[in-house]
Amino acid sequence: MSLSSERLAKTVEKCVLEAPVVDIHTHLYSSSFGDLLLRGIDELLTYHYLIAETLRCIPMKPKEYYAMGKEEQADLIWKTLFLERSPVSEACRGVVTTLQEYGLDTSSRDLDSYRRFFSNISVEEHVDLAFKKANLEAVVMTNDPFDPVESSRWEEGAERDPRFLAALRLDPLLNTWTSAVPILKERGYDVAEDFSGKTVSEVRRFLEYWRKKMEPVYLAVSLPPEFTYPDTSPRGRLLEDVILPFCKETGLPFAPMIGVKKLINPELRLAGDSVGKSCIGAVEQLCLRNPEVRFLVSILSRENQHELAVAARKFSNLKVFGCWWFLNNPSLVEEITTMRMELLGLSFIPQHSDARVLDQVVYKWKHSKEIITKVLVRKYQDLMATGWTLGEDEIKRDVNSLFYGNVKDALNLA
Ligand code: HDL
Ligand code: ZN
Repeated sequence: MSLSSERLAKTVEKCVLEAPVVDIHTHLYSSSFGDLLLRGIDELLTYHYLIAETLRCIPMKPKEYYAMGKEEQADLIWKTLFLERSPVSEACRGVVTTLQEYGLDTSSRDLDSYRRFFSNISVEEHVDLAFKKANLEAVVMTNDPFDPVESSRWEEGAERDPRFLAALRLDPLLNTWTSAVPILKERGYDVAEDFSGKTVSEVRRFLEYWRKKMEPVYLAVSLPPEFTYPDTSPRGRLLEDVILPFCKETGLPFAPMIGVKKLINPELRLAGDSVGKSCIGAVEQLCLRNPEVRFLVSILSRENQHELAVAARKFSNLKVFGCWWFLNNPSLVEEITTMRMELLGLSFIPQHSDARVLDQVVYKWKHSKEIITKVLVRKYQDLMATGWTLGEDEIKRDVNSLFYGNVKDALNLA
């Protein structure tokens, strides 16, 4: 039965709210990984986005900040960004949205009362609460086999919550080959920096080991704006001789996330990365020269978004995903999602949370769903103005493809 234009907005809102989400990129961990799973108000407040915003407002050097304890850091950020100023930035608003979604009194601004709430829930209850509030079916983690803490947790073989899927993250291998070589050798892989001997087959063996261990749903890497392909650098050789053939043979997608200028301000540590305009030609060549590999691509610069959407029109093995990091702000999510829908229809993955703290999924998905609803309503209104009729079941179908259908297809999930 066709919808009236008056009922359209409410129906889209309902379908979006009810749409379960598969979150294709996060930094969350299953609770079996112990303290690698960050959660609670002090972690929310000391998110690196808020560290950067705080240190713009007070005459404190990053070194001084990092020398403080976690609770002291959270107190400082709360005072600086939430009490002495209104928390209008997206990362600040997100904290308050999450508190509100958990049913806490945000008008009290009583940080200790929020701490008491979080201290009273077990990690299992906490994961269930956040997943319920964000209507999450599953999240994809970011798993770095070169990270000593994380790799030891995998070796311990802790039972993983099936809602936490793995992604094999390869930044050290592809971005710092010189320092990856000694780590690989120490772990028994017969590799050489100049790629002599059995290097290619040994790196392949390394990938296979972690594919069996993690059962990842894709391989990922974050890349600098100057990333080019094809390329004679170690990264280019590893892509050509190991990674891309591995993805082709295993059927695992490859997810280059491009445009990160690492540690522009090293003193800020995780908060010190920035953004640069990337070369879309590298993405086009990846897709053109590797037609049997499926690429999931997110690019960090706003200036690359239009050409990325156009490139996706040219290559069916290119799936665009997310409004990543510095793009995950309402004004840009709206601009980018509108443009993608106009160029790609519904064949893209509009968002991922990139959550580092469990509770962030609550606000990141609430905020994104609000924007995506707005864009969809406008697009359906344009459609209905032509006399096209729309039923609730069709809207539900479209919405579900955006929030989990396209992800499940891209990751070969049942
Ligand atoms: O490389 C990445 O996956 C980025 O998302 C970084 O982790 C970044 O620090 C971040 O958290 N962005 O939201
Ligand atoms: Zn990330």
